[in-house]
Amino acid sequence: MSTTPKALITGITGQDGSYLAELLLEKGYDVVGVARRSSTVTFERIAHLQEDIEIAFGDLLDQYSMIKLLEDHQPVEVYNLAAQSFVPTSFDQPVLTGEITGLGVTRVLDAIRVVDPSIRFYQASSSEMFGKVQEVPQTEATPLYPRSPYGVAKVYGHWITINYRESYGLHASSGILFNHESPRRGHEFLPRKVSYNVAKIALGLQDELRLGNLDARRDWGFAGDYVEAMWLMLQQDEPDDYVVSTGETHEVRELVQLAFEHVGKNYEDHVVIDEKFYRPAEVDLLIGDATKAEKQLGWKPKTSFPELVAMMVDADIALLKGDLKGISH
Ligand code: NAP
Ligand code: G4F
Repeated sequence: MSTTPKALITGITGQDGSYLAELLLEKGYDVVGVARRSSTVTFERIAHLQEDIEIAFGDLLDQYSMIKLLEDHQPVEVYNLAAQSFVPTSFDQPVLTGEITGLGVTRVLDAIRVVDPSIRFYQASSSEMFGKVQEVPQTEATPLYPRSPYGVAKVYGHWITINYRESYGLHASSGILFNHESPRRGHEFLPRKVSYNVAKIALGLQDELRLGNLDARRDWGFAGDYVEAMWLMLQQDEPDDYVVSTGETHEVRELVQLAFEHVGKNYEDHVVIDEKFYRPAEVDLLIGDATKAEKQLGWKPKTSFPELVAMMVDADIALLKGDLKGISH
Protein backbone atom coordinates (compact mmCIF):
# COMPACT_ATOMS: atom_id res chain seq x y z
CA MET A 1 0.00 0.00 0.00
CA SER A 2 1.24 3.52 -0.89
CA THR A 3 2.32 5.73 2.02
CA THR A 4 2.11 8.90 -0.07
CA PRO A 5 -0.49 11.19 1.55
CA LYS A 6 -3.39 12.13 -0.68
CA ALA A 7 -5.15 15.50 -0.52
CA LEU A 8 -8.39 16.46 -2.19
CA ILE A 9 -8.97 20.11 -3.11
CA THR A 10 -12.38 21.50 -4.03
CA GLY A 11 -12.10 24.69 -6.11
CA ILE A 12 -8.97 23.42 -7.88
CA THR A 13 -9.65 25.68 -10.89
CA GLY A 14 -9.66 28.83 -8.72
CA GLN A 15 -6.81 31.11 -7.70
CA ASP A 16 -6.05 29.41 -4.37
CA GLY A 17 -6.59 25.89 -5.71
CA SER A 18 -3.71 26.32 -8.14
CA TYR A 19 -1.25 27.63 -5.52
CA LEU A 20 -2.28 25.03 -2.94
CA ALA A 21 -1.88 22.21 -5.46
CA GLU A 22 1.66 23.41 -6.23
CA LEU A 23 2.53 23.53 -2.52
CA LEU A 24 1.14 20.06 -1.79
CA LEU A 25 2.96 18.55 -4.79
CA GLU A 26 6.20 20.09 -3.50
CA LYS A 27 5.49 18.45 -0.14
CA GLY A 28 5.10 15.04 -1.76
CA TYR A 29 1.32 14.66 -1.78
CA ASP A 30 -0.83 13.00 -4.39
CA VAL A 31 -3.30 15.74 -5.29
CA VAL A 32 -6.87 15.22 -6.47
CA GLY A 33 -8.53 18.40 -7.70
CA VAL A 34 -12.30 18.64 -7.84
CA ALA A 35 -13.75 20.48 -10.83
CA ARG A 36 -17.36 20.90 -11.84
CA ARG A 37 -18.47 19.93 -15.28
CA SER A 38 -18.89 22.81 -17.72
CA SER A 39 -19.25 23.08 -21.48
CA THR A 40 -15.89 24.84 -21.73
CA VAL A 41 -12.64 23.91 -20.04
CA THR A 42 -11.77 26.18 -17.08
CA PHE A 43 -8.31 24.74 -16.36
CA GLU A 44 -6.26 27.84 -17.27
CA ARG A 45 -4.75 28.21 -13.79
CA ILE A 46 -3.80 24.54 -13.50
CA ALA A 47 -2.79 23.87 -17.10
CA HIS A 48 0.85 23.62 -15.98
CA LEU A 49 -0.07 20.99 -13.35
CA GLN A 50 -2.26 18.69 -15.38
CA GLU A 51 0.40 16.00 -15.68
CA ASP A 52 0.93 16.02 -11.91
CA ILE A 53 -2.55 16.15 -10.41
CA GLU A 54 -5.65 14.07 -10.89
CA ILE A 55 -8.85 15.87 -11.82
CA ALA A 56 -12.11 14.43 -10.53
CA PHE A 57 -15.57 15.82 -11.17
CA GLY A 58 -18.02 16.86 -8.49
CA ASP A 59 -20.20 19.76 -7.46
CA LEU A 60 -20.80 21.29 -4.05
CA LEU A 61 -24.50 21.40 -4.95
CA ASP A 62 -24.58 17.61 -5.23
CA GLN A 63 -24.29 15.65 -1.98
CA TYR A 64 -23.72 12.25 -3.57
CA SER A 65 -20.82 13.52 -5.67
CA MET A 66 -19.03 14.54 -2.46
CA ILE A 67 -19.52 11.09 -0.93
CA LYS A 68 -18.37 9.35 -4.10
CA LEU A 69 -15.24 11.50 -4.33
CA LEU A 70 -14.18 10.50 -0.83
CA GLU A 71 -14.98 6.82 -1.40
CA ASP A 72 -13.14 6.73 -4.72
CA HIS A 73 -10.01 8.67 -3.72
CA GLN A 74 -9.67 8.10 0.06
CA PRO A 75 -7.83 11.35 0.85
CA VAL A 76 -6.31 12.03 4.27
CA GLU A 77 -6.88 15.78 3.91
CA VAL A 78 -9.68 17.75 2.25
CA TYR A 79 -9.31 21.45 1.49
CA ASN A 80 -12.69 23.06 0.77
CA LEU A 81 -11.84 26.07 -1.39
CA ALA A 82 -14.87 25.93 -3.68
CA ALA A 83 -17.31 28.82 -3.40
CA GLN A 84 -19.25 31.45 -5.29
CA SER A 85 -16.66 33.94 -4.08
CA PHE A 86 -17.47 37.26 -5.79
CA VAL A 87 -19.30 39.60 -3.41
CA PRO A 88 -21.33 41.61 -6.01
CA THR A 89 -22.63 38.37 -7.59
CA SER A 90 -23.86 37.31 -4.15
CA PHE A 91 -26.23 40.31 -4.13
CA ASP A 92 -27.56 39.26 -7.57
CA GLN A 93 -27.67 35.50 -6.82
CA PRO A 94 -28.11 35.24 -3.04
CA VAL A 95 -29.83 31.85 -3.01
CA LEU A 96 -27.24 30.18 -5.26
CA THR A 97 -24.46 31.74 -3.17
CA GLY A 98 -26.06 30.34 -0.02
CA GLU A 99 -26.36 26.89 -1.59
CA ILE A 100 -22.72 26.73 -2.71
CA THR A 101 -20.78 28.90 -0.28
CA GLY A 102 -22.88 28.02 2.79
CA LEU A 103 -24.68 24.68 2.50
CA GLY A 104 -21.93 23.29 0.25
CA VAL A 105 -19.68 23.19 3.33
CA THR A 106 -22.16 20.94 5.10
CA ARG A 107 -22.26 18.64 2.10
CA VAL A 108 -18.49 18.14 2.28
CA LEU A 109 -18.43 17.82 6.08
CA ASP A 110 -21.28 15.33 6.10
CA ALA A 111 -19.57 13.26 3.42
CA ILE A 112 -16.49 13.14 5.66
CA ARG A 113 -18.60 12.16 8.68
CA VAL A 114 -20.20 9.31 6.75
CA VAL A 115 -17.26 8.03 4.69
CA ASP A 116 -14.23 8.53 6.96
CA PRO A 117 -14.30 10.84 10.00
CA SER A 118 -10.50 10.65 10.30
CA ILE A 119 -10.09 12.86 7.20
CA ARG A 120 -8.70 16.28 8.13
CA PHE A 121 -10.74 19.21 6.81
CA TYR A 122 -9.88 22.82 5.92
CA GLN A 123 -12.63 25.41 5.42
CA ALA A 124 -11.92 28.61 3.49
CA SER A 125 -13.51 31.13 5.82
CA SER A 126 -13.22 34.83 5.05
CA SER A 127 -12.57 38.25 6.56
CA GLU A 128 -15.78 39.26 4.73
CA MET A 129 -17.50 37.66 7.78
CA PHE A 130 -16.31 40.63 9.91
CA GLY A 131 -18.20 43.02 7.60
CA LYS A 132 -19.22 46.01 9.69
CA VAL A 133 -16.28 45.47 11.97
CA GLN A 134 -16.95 45.25 15.68
CA GLU A 135 -13.28 45.52 16.62
CA VAL A 136 -10.01 46.81 15.08
CA PRO A 137 -7.91 44.85 14.26
CA GLN A 138 -9.93 41.66 13.77
CA THR A 139 -8.94 38.44 15.56
CA GLU A 140 -10.42 34.94 15.84
CA ALA A 141 -12.55 36.27 18.75
CA THR A 142 -13.99 39.35 16.96
CA PRO A 143 -17.80 39.11 16.66
CA LEU A 144 -19.03 38.52 13.10
CA TYR A 145 -21.27 41.06 11.29
CA PRO A 146 -21.43 40.12 7.58
CA ARG A 147 -22.51 42.75 5.04
CA SER A 148 -23.28 40.65 1.94
CA PRO A 149 -25.09 37.40 1.11
CA TYR A 150 -21.59 35.99 0.47
CA GLY A 151 -20.47 37.05 3.95
CA VAL A 152 -23.60 35.56 5.51
CA ALA A 153 -23.00 32.27 3.66
CA LYS A 154 -19.38 32.21 4.85
CA VAL A 155 -20.55 32.72 8.46
CA TYR A 156 -22.75 29.64 8.05
CA GLY A 157 -19.82 27.67 6.59
CA HIS A 158 -17.59 28.81 9.43
CA TRP A 159 -20.01 27.79 12.18
CA ILE A 160 -20.99 24.47 10.61
CA THR A 161 -17.27 23.63 10.53
CA ILE A 162 -17.00 24.39 14.26
CA ASN A 163 -20.22 22.46 14.86
CA TYR A 164 -18.95 19.30 13.11
CA ARG A 165 -15.68 19.58 15.04
CA GLU A 166 -17.54 19.80 18.35
CA SER A 167 -20.36 17.35 17.53
CA TYR A 168 -18.43 14.58 15.78
CA GLY A 169 -14.82 15.21 16.78
CA LEU A 170 -13.72 15.95 13.21
CA HIS A 171 -10.27 17.48 12.66
CA ALA A 172 -11.94 20.48 11.01
CA SER A 173 -10.20 23.87 10.89
CA SER A 174 -11.14 27.24 9.44
CA GLY A 175 -8.71 29.75 8.02
CA ILE A 176 -10.19 33.24 8.27
CA LEU A 177 -8.24 34.58 5.34
CA PHE A 178 -8.09 38.27 4.52
CA ASN A 179 -7.98 39.38 0.86
CA HIS A 180 -5.19 37.68 -1.04
CA GLU A 181 -4.29 38.32 -4.62
CA SER A 182 -1.94 37.26 -7.38
CA PRO A 183 -1.51 37.35 -11.15
CA ARG A 184 -3.96 34.40 -11.16
CA ARG A 185 -6.76 36.36 -9.50
CA GLY A 186 -10.10 36.56 -11.35
CA HIS A 187 -10.41 39.72 -13.47
CA GLU A 188 -13.55 40.90 -11.65
CA PHE A 189 -11.84 41.42 -8.28
CA LEU A 190 -10.49 44.93 -7.63
CA PRO A 191 -6.71 44.32 -7.58
CA ARG A 192 -6.70 42.24 -10.78
CA LYS A 193 -9.12 44.60 -12.50
CA VAL A 194 -6.68 47.38 -11.64
CA SER A 195 -3.48 45.53 -12.63
CA TYR A 196 -4.91 44.35 -15.96
CA ASN A 197 -6.34 47.72 -16.93
CA VAL A 198 -3.25 49.63 -15.78
CA ALA A 199 -1.20 47.29 -17.98
CA LYS A 200 -3.49 48.06 -20.92
CA ILE A 201 -3.21 51.79 -20.28
CA ALA A 202 0.60 51.52 -19.99
CA LEU A 203 0.70 49.76 -23.37
CA GLY A 204 -1.55 52.39 -24.97
CA LEU A 205 -4.44 49.95 -25.49
CA GLN A 206 -6.99 52.03 -23.54
CA ASP A 207 -7.21 55.25 -21.56
CA GLU A 208 -9.91 54.87 -18.92
CA LEU A 209 -10.54 52.67 -15.87
CA ARG A 210 -14.01 52.72 -14.30
CA LEU A 211 -14.15 51.87 -10.58
CA GLY A 212 -16.49 52.11 -7.60
CA ASN A 213 -15.72 52.96 -3.97
CA LEU A 214 -12.10 54.03 -3.54
CA ASP A 215 -12.44 54.70 0.21
CA ALA A 216 -12.82 51.10 1.44
CA ARG A 217 -9.79 49.62 3.18
CA ARG A 218 -8.50 46.08 2.88
CA ASP A 219 -5.68 43.96 4.31
CA TRP A 220 -4.14 42.56 1.11
CA GLY A 221 -1.60 39.74 0.91
CA PHE A 222 -0.17 37.36 -1.71
CA ALA A 223 -2.14 34.13 -2.34
CA GLY A 224 1.09 32.12 -2.71
CA ASP A 225 1.98 32.96 0.91
CA TYR A 226 -1.50 32.23 2.27
CA VAL A 227 -1.90 28.64 1.03
CA GLU A 228 0.97 27.61 3.30
CA ALA A 229 -1.12 28.61 6.31
CA MET A 230 -3.91 26.30 5.09
CA TRP A 231 -1.55 23.34 5.00
CA LEU A 232 -0.01 24.19 8.38
CA MET A 233 -3.47 24.17 10.01
CA LEU A 234 -4.04 20.56 8.99
CA GLN A 235 -0.62 19.50 10.37
CA GLN A 236 -1.54 20.55 13.95
CA ASP A 237 -2.47 17.95 16.55
CA GLU A 238 -5.70 19.83 17.30
CA PRO A 239 -8.06 21.53 14.83
CA ASP A 240 -8.66 25.26 15.35
CA ASP A 241 -9.51 28.57 13.66
CA TYR A 242 -6.89 31.07 12.54
CA VAL A 243 -6.84 34.59 11.14
CA VAL A 244 -4.42 34.85 8.20
CA SER A 245 -3.53 38.42 7.25
CA THR A 246 -0.67 40.91 6.90
CA GLY A 247 -1.71 43.29 9.70
CA GLU A 248 -1.62 46.26 7.30
CA THR A 249 -4.60 48.05 5.82
CA HIS A 250 -4.67 50.16 2.66
CA GLU A 251 -7.36 52.19 0.93
CA VAL A 252 -8.51 50.97 -2.48
CA ARG A 253 -7.31 54.40 -3.68
CA GLU A 254 -3.78 53.61 -2.45
CA LEU A 255 -3.67 50.35 -4.40
CA VAL A 256 -4.88 52.13 -7.54
CA GLN A 257 -2.35 54.94 -7.08
CA LEU A 258 0.53 52.50 -6.56
CA ALA A 259 -0.38 50.47 -9.66
CA PHE A 260 -0.46 53.58 -11.84
CA GLU A 261 2.77 54.93 -10.33
CA HIS A 262 4.44 51.62 -11.16
CA VAL A 263 3.99 52.45 -14.86
CA GLY A 264 4.83 56.14 -14.40
CA LYS A 265 1.25 57.43 -14.52
CA ASN A 266 -1.15 59.43 -12.35
CA TYR A 267 -4.35 57.53 -11.52
CA GLU A 268 -6.38 60.77 -11.46
CA ASP A 269 -5.81 61.13 -15.22
CA HIS A 270 -7.45 57.75 -15.94
CA VAL A 271 -9.86 56.63 -13.20
CA VAL A 272 -13.55 57.42 -13.59
CA ILE A 273 -15.91 56.75 -10.69
CA ASP A 274 -18.91 54.69 -11.76
CA GLU A 275 -21.84 54.20 -9.35
CA LYS A 276 -22.48 50.81 -10.99
CA PHE A 277 -19.53 49.35 -9.04
CA TYR A 278 -20.84 50.46 -5.63
CA ARG A 279 -22.40 47.75 -3.45
CA PRO A 280 -25.72 47.79 -1.56
CA ALA A 281 -23.69 47.46 1.66
CA GLU A 282 -19.92 47.90 1.92
CA VAL A 283 -17.21 46.50 4.17
CA ASP A 284 -15.33 49.69 5.02
CA LEU A 285 -12.29 48.54 6.97
CA LEU A 286 -10.48 45.23 7.23
CA ILE A 287 -7.25 44.70 9.12
CA GLY A 288 -6.34 41.35 10.59
CA ASP A 289 -4.28 40.35 13.61
CA ALA A 290 -2.56 37.07 12.70
CA THR A 291 -0.66 36.72 15.99
CA LYS A 292 -2.21 33.29 16.67
CA ALA A 293 -1.15 31.95 13.25
CA GLU A 294 2.37 33.28 13.83
CA LYS A 295 2.66 31.82 17.33
CA GLN A 296 0.99 28.44 16.78
CA LEU A 297 1.70 27.74 13.10
CA GLY A 298 4.93 29.71 12.69
CA TRP A 299 3.30 31.43 9.70
CA LYS A 300 4.13 34.94 8.50
CA PRO A 301 3.43 36.67 5.17
CA LYS A 302 6.50 37.11 2.96
CA THR A 303 5.29 39.49 0.24
CA SER A 304 4.82 43.22 0.92
CA PHE A 305 1.94 45.31 -0.43
CA PRO A 306 4.10 47.24 -2.96
CA GLU A 307 5.73 43.96 -4.10
CA LEU A 308 2.29 42.42 -4.64
CA VAL A 309 0.99 45.34 -6.70
CA ALA A 310 4.17 45.49 -8.81
CA MET A 311 4.10 41.70 -9.36
CA MET A 312 0.51 41.87 -10.63
CA VAL A 313 1.03 44.83 -12.97
CA ASP A 314 4.25 43.35 -14.38
CA ALA A 315 2.56 39.99 -14.97
CA ASP A 316 -0.33 41.62 -16.82
CA ILE A 317 2.03 43.65 -18.98
CA ALA A 318 3.86 40.43 -19.87
CA LEU A 319 0.54 38.66 -20.49
CA LEU A 320 -0.68 41.41 -22.81
CA LYS A 321 2.62 41.47 -24.68
CA GLY A 322 2.20 37.73 -25.17
CA ASP A 323 5.37 37.00 -23.23
CA LEU A 324 3.75 34.90 -20.55
CA LYS A 325 3.56 31.26 -21.50
CA GLY A 326 1.45 29.23 -19.06
CA ILE A 327 1.31 30.25 -15.42
CA SER A 328 4.57 30.70 -13.56
CA HIS A 329 3.73 33.20 -10.81
P1 NAP B 1 -12.07 31.56 -6.88
O1 NAP B 1 -10.87 31.89 -7.70
O2 NAP B 1 -13.35 32.28 -7.12
O3 NAP B 1 -12.32 29.98 -7.01
C1 NAP B 1 -13.53 29.39 -6.60
C2 NAP B 1 -13.53 27.94 -7.00
O4 NAP B 1 -14.76 27.33 -6.56
C3 NAP B 1 -13.43 27.69 -8.52
O5 NAP B 1 -12.59 26.59 -8.73
C4 NAP B 1 -14.86 27.34 -8.88
O6 NAP B 1 -14.97 26.53 -10.03
C5 NAP B 1 -15.26 26.55 -7.65
N1 NAP B 1 -16.70 26.36 -7.53
C6 NAP B 1 -17.67 27.31 -7.57
N2 NAP B 1 -18.88 26.76 -7.41
C7 NAP B 1 -18.69 25.41 -7.30
C8 NAP B 1 -19.56 24.31 -7.13
N3 NAP B 1 -20.89 24.45 -7.07
N4 NAP B 1 -19.02 23.07 -7.02
C9 NAP B 1 -17.68 22.90 -7.10
N5 NAP B 1 -16.80 23.91 -7.28
C10 NAP B 1 -17.30 25.15 -7.37
O7 NAP B 1 -11.73 31.75 -5.32
P2 NAP B 1 -10.30 31.88 -4.59
O8 NAP B 1 -9.90 33.31 -4.59
O9 NAP B 1 -9.40 30.83 -5.10
O10 NAP B 1 -10.73 31.55 -3.09
C11 NAP B 1 -10.75 30.21 -2.61
C12 NAP B 1 -11.68 30.12 -1.42
O11 NAP B 1 -11.25 31.03 -0.40
C13 NAP B 1 -13.13 30.52 -1.70
O12 NAP B 1 -13.95 29.72 -0.89
C14 NAP B 1 -13.22 31.97 -1.26
O13 NAP B 1 -14.54 32.30 -0.93
C15 NAP B 1 -12.29 31.94 -0.06
N6 NAP B 1 -11.62 33.18 0.27
C16 NAP B 1 -10.92 33.85 -0.68
C17 NAP B 1 -10.24 35.02 -0.33
C18 NAP B 1 -9.43 35.77 -1.35
O14 NAP B 1 -9.08 36.93 -1.06
N7 NAP B 1 -9.09 35.17 -2.48
C19 NAP B 1 -10.28 35.50 1.00
C20 NAP B 1 -11.02 34.75 1.94
C21 NAP B 1 -11.66 33.60 1.58
P3 NAP B 1 -15.19 27.16 -11.52
O15 NAP B 1 -13.81 27.44 -12.04
O16 NAP B 1 -15.89 26.06 -12.21
O17 NAP B 1 -16.01 28.41 -11.35
O1 G4F C 1 -11.56 42.92 -4.78
P1 G4F C 1 -12.95 42.95 -4.24
O2 G4F C 1 -14.05 42.61 -5.17
O3 G4F C 1 -12.91 42.01 -2.96
P2 G4F C 1 -13.84 41.86 -1.65
O4 G4F C 1 -15.22 42.31 -1.87
O5 G4F C 1 -13.10 42.46 -0.50
O6 G4F C 1 -13.90 40.26 -1.50
C1 G4F C 1 -12.74 39.44 -1.65
O7 G4F C 1 -12.11 39.31 -0.41
C2 G4F C 1 -12.88 38.58 0.58
C3 G4F C 1 -12.03 38.55 1.85
O8 G4F C 1 -12.26 39.71 2.61
C4 G4F C 1 -13.15 37.20 0.04
F1 G4F C 1 -13.80 36.46 0.97
C5 G4F C 1 -13.99 37.31 -1.23
O9 G4F C 1 -14.21 36.01 -1.76
C6 G4F C 1 -13.18 38.11 -2.25
O10 G4F C 1 -12.05 37.36 -2.61
O11 G4F C 1 -13.27 44.42 -3.66
C7 G4F C 1 -12.39 45.07 -2.79
C8 G4F C 1 -12.89 46.49 -2.53
C9 G4F C 1 -14.36 46.59 -2.16
O12 G4F C 1 -14.50 47.50 -1.07
C10 G4F C 1 -15.03 47.18 -3.38
O13 G4F C 1 -16.20 47.98 -3.12
O14 G4F C 1 -12.74 47.25 -3.74
C11 G4F C 1 -13.91 48.05 -3.91
N1 G4F C 1 -14.05 48.37 -5.34
C12 G4F C 1 -14.02 49.62 -5.87
N2 G4F C 1 -14.21 49.58 -7.19
C13 G4F C 1 -14.24 47.50 -6.35
C14 G4F C 1 -14.34 48.26 -7.52
N3 G4F C 1 -14.31 46.15 -6.36
C15 G4F C 1 -14.50 45.54 -7.55
N4 G4F C 1 -14.57 44.19 -7.60
N5 G4F C 1 -14.62 46.26 -8.72
C16 G4F C 1 -14.54 47.62 -8.76
O15 G4F C 1 -14.67 48.24 -9.82
